[in-house]
Amino acid sequence: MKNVMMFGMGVVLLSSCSMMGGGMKSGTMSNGTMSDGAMAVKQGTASYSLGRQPAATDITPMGNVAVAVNGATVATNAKLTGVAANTYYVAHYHNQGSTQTTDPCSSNGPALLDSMMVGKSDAGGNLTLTGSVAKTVVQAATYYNVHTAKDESGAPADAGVACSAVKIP
Ligand SMILES: [Cu+2]
Repeated sequence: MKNVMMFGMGVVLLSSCSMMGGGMKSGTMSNGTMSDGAMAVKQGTASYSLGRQPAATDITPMGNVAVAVNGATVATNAKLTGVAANTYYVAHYHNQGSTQTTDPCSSNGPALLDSMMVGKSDAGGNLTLTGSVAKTVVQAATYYNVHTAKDESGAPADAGVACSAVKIP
């Protein structure tokens, strides 16, 4: 019977967390460790504008990348317009490179290949890239870079057509 009650409390706590507070009254919170545990799940979101990169010679990519941390996982959703039609693109998070620059996108840093996201643009040059990766893989990343891809394998065909400095929230 005790286990059933504990489970019920957990569900209440989780749903309340996802609504960012509100409605939590003290009476049901006598077990402090459970509430602490539920609230300790780190969450954060950030959104960045993607800037055109030198490899975008005959396209004008625009868009943004949304980054959402939920516990140990980072979910990424990038939306772009102005890319080539019906073309594969690939994006990665990158760590900071050694090239001295104020713009991480120009630092020539290593791609974090586990964060690879591949997508194909539509006939109108719209592109969505989504992915989910362990936070440990990308937590030190300083930029998010979208490359033209050679094919659906996601092998990059250029140094990048759209990029933004990022900080994992
Ligand atoms: Cu890359």
